[in-house]
Order: sequence, then structure tokens, then C-alpha cells
Amino acid sequence: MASTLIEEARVALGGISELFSGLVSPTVRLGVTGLSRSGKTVFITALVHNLLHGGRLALFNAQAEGRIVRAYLEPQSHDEIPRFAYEDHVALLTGPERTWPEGTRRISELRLTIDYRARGLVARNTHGGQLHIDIVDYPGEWLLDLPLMSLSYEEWSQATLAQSRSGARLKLAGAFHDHLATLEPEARASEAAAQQAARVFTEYLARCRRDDVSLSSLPPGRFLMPGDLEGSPLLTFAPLDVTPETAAKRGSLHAMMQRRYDSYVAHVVQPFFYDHFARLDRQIVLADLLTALNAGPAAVADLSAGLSAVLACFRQGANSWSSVFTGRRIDRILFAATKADLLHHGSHDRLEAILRLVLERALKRVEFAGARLDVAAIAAIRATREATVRQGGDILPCIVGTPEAGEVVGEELFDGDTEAAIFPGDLPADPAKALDGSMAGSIRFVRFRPPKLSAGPLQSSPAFPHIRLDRAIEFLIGDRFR
Ligand SMILES: Nc1nc2c(ncn2[C@@H]2O[C@H](COP(=O)(O)OP(=O)(O)OP(=O)(O)O)[C@@H](O)[C@H]2O)c(=O)[nH]1
Ligand SMILES: [Mg+2]
Repeated sequence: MASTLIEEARVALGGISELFSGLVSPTVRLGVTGLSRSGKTVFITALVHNLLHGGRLALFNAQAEGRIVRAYLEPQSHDEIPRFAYEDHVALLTGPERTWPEGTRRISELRLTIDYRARGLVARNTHGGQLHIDIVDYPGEWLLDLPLMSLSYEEWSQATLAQSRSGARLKLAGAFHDHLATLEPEARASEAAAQQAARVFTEYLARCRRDDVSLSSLPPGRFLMPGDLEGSPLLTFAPLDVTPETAAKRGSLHAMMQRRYDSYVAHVVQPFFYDHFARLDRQIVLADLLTALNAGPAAVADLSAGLSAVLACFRQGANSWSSVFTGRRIDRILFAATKADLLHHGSHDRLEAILRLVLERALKRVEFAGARLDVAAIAAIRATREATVRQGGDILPCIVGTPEAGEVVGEELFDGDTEAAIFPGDLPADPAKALDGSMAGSIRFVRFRPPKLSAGPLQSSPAFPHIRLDRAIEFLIGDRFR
């Protein structure tokens, strides 16, 4: 597609100017990738907070060796993008209400700069280095748009309709199917028809999102999370009953929908990819595997399919000529199962093993030549502590925290202030057992409020407690502090 070439040329030019500025101060563009509610905003906030406040990061070597001189926020490199509301998120998390940030509705960016001493020069303190870390946050819904870049309107229509006619979605698609049956793809194009079709289709998507336990594949992402495109004509299309063999007649509804779909891909999806993903150096892919495991094998399969489709796009991006031209490509990817604090630590390695297995299946078609991959179970913000509780003759490994108001465990309804010890259940030792459906409903999930902060003995101000966030940081950027 011609527009793809233009986008790639922009990336290449941007990359070259970045290379020159990179000679002055090295920059890592860190991609935080994950579907909706996977934990991106919380991860970015916790990462920045721990680096700014000298949190306990024993496995982040530069910090453990005392070589971090100063970490601070700087103006980001793109003036046209809003700044990541870091201070607002921290205020919410640490304020008297202790609440999690809301779902993200628009894109934002942040630059963190770290001054450090090179290894071996600690005593003399003569030579220092500086590293910029650029991070972008965006609504997870938009990520699922990336696969549209390689689908024609007809292929997308066919796939979307097939999905709406099977499984859990069928019973949610009644009104959408009824309306679809009244649409004649060959009929003359009409603005009113396009608008109505888009409205009925969007209502169907919204219903799936509400009722579906897994919402890993519901593009186009902007239909549910329009950002600044609210009311834009770019969002007035819908799938029709057409196949890739159907040629669109000039002036027909089909041709109109096809043109709008192409515009959406060219003006929304491609710029999103090429502006924010095509130039990444490092990437962390977050997955809320625990929620999917608890919902059952269909949800895990959906998550796996969503990740696989998205990662295939990154693979394509890595092969593009612009990456060859600028020499930039993603060379490290960490896959992380988030919210590990909802399990006792005895299950953390098991969660990692299950993620490995899911990825083995999801990544079958996707290879990342030259990139180092790793897998981790993490909690960016640890909301629980651990305790053992004696119940009858058994000793149960429990987690302790403040369940959010309205959460129910057994008979008890929580008010949002009372702490509780909860036995969350165990993950199976054999990861395959987690994927065959036998463990659905066997982990007990409670949403906890963010933790109260307290400073460690060597800290001036407290940072968020975490699980294996330091390991993630070391893997993602540790080598840049040599
Ligand atoms: N216990 C616990 N809960 C977490 C953690 N990280 C995220 N959560 C929960 O997951 C929810 C979603 O996290 P977000 O960071 O907002 O997810 P996101 O990926 O930014 O979601 P979108 O903005 O919708 O794409 C939060 O509101 C928390 O309830 C964690 O480390 N521990
Ligand atoms: Mg978010």
C-alpha cells in the first residue's frame, strides 16, 4: 500500500534524526504493550515511581550498586502528544481514597531521565552517563486495531461476521444480525444507512464487552474508545455480508464502507503503529493471564489469539525497510503476567510456566529473530502481603489486603476499609492442566485497594511495593547503565 511506504519513510527520517540526537544522550524507547485492563498504566506509574524514589530494586544492578545519581522527569520529545498524567495517578493511588487509575482514554507520553555513574568509576565519580527513557501509554482497545493493517475490508467483514455467529457472541448479536439482513451491499451508497449500520454494530461491540468474559478481539478499537475521534466520519462504517471475492460496485454501499474502512486503517491505525510502535527499542508485553485462567479455556484462547495477532504486526514492522535503514529494531521483549500479588508466592513460578506455555502456542507463527525474550510473573504495585492461616488441621498460604468496597468472599461483603486474609487457591504444578479447563473458577479473585505506603529503613520517601518489577527493569534496560 502506498500509504504504508509514506509512513515508513516518516519513520526512517524520524529514526535518523533520533540517531543523531541519540549520539548526544542515548534514548531507550520502551514499549508497554497490553490489551485493555492488562495493567499498562499501573506498570508505567510504578516503574517511574520506583526509579524516582529509589525504591527497593535489588535486582536492578545499577541501583543495587549505588550508581544511580538522579532520576527525574523531563519534557517529552513530542509536543503534540499529551503528557502521561503521572502525578495524577500517584495522587489517586496514594491519596486517602487509595484508588487505581481509570481506564485510559487517550494517548500520552512521558520521558524519564536517569543520570548514572559508569561501572568501575564509583569512587572517582569523574565520568557519568545519562539515559532517556521514553514511554507511551494508550487505551488497550486500540492495540487490537493493528492486525487490520493487513486485512482488506472484505476479509475484516468476513472474520467479524463469522465471530459474531459463533460462541458466546451469537446471542449478543441478534439486533446486529437483524439489521445486517436488511442491508444490500450492492444498493446505492447512503450516508444515513452507513451511520445507522455503524451505530448498530457499535452497540453490538459494546454488548460483547459488557457480557463477554473475554474481550480480547473486538476491533475497531476506536468504536469503543474513540478518544478525540468521537463523532468523526472515520468511524461510520460496519461489516457487510461480503467475501474477498465480491467486487464492490461503484457507488454502492459496499464501496462506501470499503473506502471508509481503508481511511480508518490509513488515517488511524497506521499512524498509531508507525508513530508509536515502529521505533521501539525494548518492549514489555503485559497480559492479565490470571483473569483469563479463572474465566476458562475460551478466555485463555482468546487472549492467546489476540496477543498472537498483535505480535505478528510487530514482527512485520521489524522486517520493514525503515528498520533496516535506521538499524533500530526491538532487541528485547519481556512477556509479563501481571497482578501476581493476587496469588501466594508459591504460585508465581507456576504462573510463569503457564505464560510460557500460552506463548509457545501463541507465538508459533511469530518469530523474533535476534531479540532476547523472557517471561515473568510480576505485580507492578503489590496490593497484598502474605500470611499463613490455620484452618482445622490445614495451614493455608494466604494473601492479606484491603478488598475494595462491594467485593464478596463467601458470605462476607467488604466495605473497602476492612483488611482480610484470603486463600486465593493454587495454580496447578503442570501448566497444561491450567489450559484444559479443569481449573476454571478455582482461584479466588478479589480486587484489592492499592497498598498503604511505608518507607523502608534506607529510604527517604516510600515507593510502591512490587513483585519482580526490579527483575523486569534489569531485563529491559539494565544493560544500558554499563
Ligand atoms: N493487585 C493488583 N492489581 C493491579 C495491578 N496492576 C493493575 N491492577 C488492576 O488492574 C486494573 C487495570 O490496570 P491498568 O493499569 O489501568 O490497565 P491498562 O492496561 O492501563 O488498561 P487500559 O487503560 O484500559 O488499556 C487496575 O485498575 C487494578 O485494579 C497490580 O500490580 N496489582
Ligand atoms: Mg491504561
